[in-house]
Amino acid sequence: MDAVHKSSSGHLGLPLGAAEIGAVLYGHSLVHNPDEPRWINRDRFILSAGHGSMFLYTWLHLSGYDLSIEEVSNFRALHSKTPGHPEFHETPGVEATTGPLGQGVGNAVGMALAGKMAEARFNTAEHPILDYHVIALAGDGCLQEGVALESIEFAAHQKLDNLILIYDSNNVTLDAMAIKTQSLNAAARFKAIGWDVQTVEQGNDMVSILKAVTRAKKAKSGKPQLIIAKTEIARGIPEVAGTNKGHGEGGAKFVDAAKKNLGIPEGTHFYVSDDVRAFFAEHKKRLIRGYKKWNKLFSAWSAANPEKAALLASRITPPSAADLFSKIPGFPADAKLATRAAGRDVLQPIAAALPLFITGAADLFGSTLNYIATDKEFDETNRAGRNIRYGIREHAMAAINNGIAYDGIFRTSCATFLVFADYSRPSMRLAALSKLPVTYIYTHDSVGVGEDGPTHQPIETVSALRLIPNFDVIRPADPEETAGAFAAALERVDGPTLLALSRQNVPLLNDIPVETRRNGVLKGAYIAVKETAELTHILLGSGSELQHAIAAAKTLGAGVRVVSVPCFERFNRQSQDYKNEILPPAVRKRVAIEAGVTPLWREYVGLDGKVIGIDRFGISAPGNTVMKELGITADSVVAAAKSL
Ligand SMILES: Cc1ncc(C[n+]2csc(CCOP(=O)(O)OP(=O)(O)O)c2C)c(N)n1
Ligand SMILES: [Mg+2]
Repeated sequence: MDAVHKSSSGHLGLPLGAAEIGAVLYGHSLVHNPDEPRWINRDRFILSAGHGSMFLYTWLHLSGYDLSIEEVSNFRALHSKTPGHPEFHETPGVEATTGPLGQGVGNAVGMALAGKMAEARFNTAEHPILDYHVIALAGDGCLQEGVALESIEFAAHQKLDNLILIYDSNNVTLDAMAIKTQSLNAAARFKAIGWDVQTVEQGNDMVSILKAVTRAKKAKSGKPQLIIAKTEIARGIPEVAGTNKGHGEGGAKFVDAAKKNLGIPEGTHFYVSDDVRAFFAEHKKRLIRGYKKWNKLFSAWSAANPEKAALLASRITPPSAADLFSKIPGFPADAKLATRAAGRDVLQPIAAALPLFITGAADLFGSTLNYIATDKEFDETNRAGRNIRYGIREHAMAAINNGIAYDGIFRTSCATFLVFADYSRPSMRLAALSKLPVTYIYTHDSVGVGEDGPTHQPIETVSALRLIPNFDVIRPADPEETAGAFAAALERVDGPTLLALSRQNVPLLNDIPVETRRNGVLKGAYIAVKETAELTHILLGSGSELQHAIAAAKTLGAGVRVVSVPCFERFNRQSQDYKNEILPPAVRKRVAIEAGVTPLWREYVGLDGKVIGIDRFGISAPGNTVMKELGITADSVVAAAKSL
């Protein structure tokens, strides 16, 4: 209450309404170590209802995380460790960035999945080192979101019984009472989907909550566990409690009276009683004893299973691109294949080199071709399988991948058609914000898709994804650049990478040495064809259109350079010297070609240059025909260059 009052913003409804749930979790149920927030066998708690961030900060502070009362009192202030919504990396003990409702449910499912996978790989009968639970707290809003529904279905289908979802059921959302927008029977819904459901009628009764959580933790029913806790929002502030007025900071003006009613000494702020401090200090000691005991188990496990221990430790060091390149065979010079097919071939040696690399698809493995051929599928009977079938749930797939990445053990990737990146995008944005190294293998990356027509032909998708900060988009031009793209994605540790791969065949660009193509991708842009006379023109291109720039250069003559630009973001991170070397500022006659919207290319062609692209929706016809009809040809590049 004090923090929300002081910052004149934020939400005190959930922190008050769910206070007893927090007390049970952080005072009793969660197995964790506040001094070691990333302990691998900790229970993970995710506040999916991120607007209630003060709930999380309060309990993290009280339970002894490195989050001082000063930080708590600086809620939402510049550079505080208590941002408006929980942000991964910013606050010890915050497991996931939440706030966009529903995402945390998907993240929790991803962590639970990662838990099952990790148990299968690392536990032994003698030394079961991993047995953690994932517990998420979600409100009406989270559960109204599609991403949550997709995720809870997936969790039930995969029988993730290490997952506990606590539903803060308070009949209130933001604008109004929840009855205005929902009339479902949550218990029946979850049961029908395949969850175990308990209902706690008095969500402020700690004993009942504790019983429910304990029972959920013990359940080995093969079903994820839902606890519906009936709560009263903003409990303790009678003026707003139980109504949507209690949702935001509206109750803050009644805080003094409310604190008095609760027996908090008058005139104090951020008051914590000695009893409470003493309780949590004792509890932390208990937790640390448990942690030390586990460490002994872990040491014994490490000694008995050095290979498993090395594998687990390997999660910390990302692979180097050079090392991966040494394991990816070159493609035959006369091969003609789509970059998605090249992706299939590149993925296999990568999967062999990185046993913690996993992948999945939203019912399109047959098209995206990212199936690990030597491995099996992840399901209830084979928790070690590395191929995950997400079903037609692109949003959940991306949110679940974030959860796997937050968890930190596996290097995760997932796939669908590029045009459906729009269905994954909210989670992709959070992956970028939270610096998660997720790899998206999204194929069918242009009008080259052909016959499926404009609904399936990405136009603005590649550029739209490039706009997300800290989000790398790589559009490789040929199979060797595809090898570079995968290595680039996997060597990256501080953010996601999307690989935009073609449906249609592309020629191998054999005139460019293999190393140049592979390493060029790591730089984001590189000289694909060097001029042999004084430089007059620069032609730029990405993906399946680079071949047209190369063909045009042959027609245009010796002073023409071709620059391959597979990744804007990587190129933009290079030194100014490197950028000037690739794109000498004095050379203003520039033409770029890409089968998509044109505006972003202005950054590289300047005001004097020209961009050949597609600023309209596509056409239903064979891919080659569409490309020609829309002017994506070498002739267009030649004409544009001559016009400069
Ligand atoms: C995707 C998304 N849409 C809208 C919002 C804005 N918003 C924040 S909280 C909230 C209402 C949530 O209701 P509920 O989950 O029941 O939380 P309660 O009001 O009970 O705390 C809304 C609409 C959001 N954070 N995320
Ligand atoms: Mg609610």
